[in-house]
Amino acid sequence: LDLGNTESQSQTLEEQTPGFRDDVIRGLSKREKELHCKYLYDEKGSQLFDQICELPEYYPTRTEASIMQQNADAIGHRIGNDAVLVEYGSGSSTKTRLLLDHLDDQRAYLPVDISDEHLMRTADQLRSDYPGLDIHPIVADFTAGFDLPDEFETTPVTVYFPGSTIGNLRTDLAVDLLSEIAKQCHSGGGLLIGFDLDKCPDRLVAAYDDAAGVTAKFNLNLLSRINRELDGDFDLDQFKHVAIYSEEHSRIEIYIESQTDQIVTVGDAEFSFSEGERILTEHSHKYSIDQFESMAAQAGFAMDECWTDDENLFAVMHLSL
Ligand code: AVI
Repeated sequence: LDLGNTESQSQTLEEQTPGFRDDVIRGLSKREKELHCKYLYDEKGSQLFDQICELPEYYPTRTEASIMQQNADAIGHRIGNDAVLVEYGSGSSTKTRLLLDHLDDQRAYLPVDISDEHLMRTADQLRSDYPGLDIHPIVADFTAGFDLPDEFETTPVTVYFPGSTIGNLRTDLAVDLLSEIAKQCHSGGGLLIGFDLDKCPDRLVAAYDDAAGVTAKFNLNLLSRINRELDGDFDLDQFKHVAIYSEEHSRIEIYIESQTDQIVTVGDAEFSFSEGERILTEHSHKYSIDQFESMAAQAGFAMDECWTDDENLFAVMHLSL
């Protein structure tokens, strides 16, 4: 797959993932407009997400990294030496390096990501930094299910799912995904997963509506992507980024809000927006350790050990079947 972002490459993208057009048309036709958060991660979106991870307000990335660093030996011990490592949503594999540095380097590492270019660049970088590691990048939307290469069918698998990406799924879909992960772990191994802990709403909202406006750019980039790839005419100045915390669902909700009454076209389709009308683009669920443990139990997983930070901002959990 070539997921580049020049005009001609975008056409290739559209031919290869016609789901994008259908999903956008369907999502914008709903009474409560929505766009799937996986579409935030084109090449530009992935770069902006990397910038989000460096923001002072966005604590999850650095907190998870420090939990991994401080507990690397214990985590390495839990994973053991025989399992291949399959990483869901690997992105730049930054946290993986903390793991790889504490594991023997003769194993296989299978990074799975939807953003092809980003994935291949990261894989090349890892190949030169970890010459003993057998690296098999897999371009896939892990929320839609995917098969591991045949050669790994009978090997114990540890799925590494960092970054609290599980929080971007609705709770019932999170259980479904954990059940799929459980199938991949059938030959032994386990799951090492990072998730964001519920906390004071002010801290949460600041993390998703940063002062430098990077999260706003990340969110609005989805409209640029629609303009470029699906022949849309969104005027980005007429929309704004909104992040709110829902107490009821213990989650951050991210929207793109129309600043005026307007009509937007995407290809042949027309969509009308009233002032203040929102498009939902992302949920980011926050859990307690107990809540997460019982959600994972529904997928057949039992918690082995859980690590957190001094402020109880974030948790990293190891589970097995
Ligand atoms: C990828 N995911 C875990 C991020 C989150 O925190 O929910 C996505 C994100 N959206 C805005 N900022 C970060």
